[in-house]
Amino acid sequence: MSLTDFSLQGQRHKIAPPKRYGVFLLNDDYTTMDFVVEVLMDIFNLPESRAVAVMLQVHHEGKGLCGIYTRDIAESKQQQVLNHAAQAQFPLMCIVEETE
Ligand code: NFA
Repeated sequence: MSLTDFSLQGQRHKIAPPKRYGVFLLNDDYTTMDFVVEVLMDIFNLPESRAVAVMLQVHHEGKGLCGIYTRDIAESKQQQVLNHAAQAQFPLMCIVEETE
């Protein structure tokens, strides 16, 4: 882990860079492809071409990476996905995993 040393008001400090968290979508048999593409564009700010590519990866491989963020942002994105899916009555699942 790369710790950065700095001094503030005569005291020494070390800070670590924040951990990064991947937000993933999981496949299911009910959520429509159009809805998943919309989620990827609206919540993860992907251009349509990349949104379609990630959606197809989830569809074919079972799981796909939507983005990597600090923990608070990752958990906020996850909650937005789950809320949006619940509104639309789709079972779309979204998980957060710490990256190495
Ligand atoms: N498998 C879903 C379908 O065939 C599409 C889907 C893709 C769902 C990605 C969830 C995630 N309608």
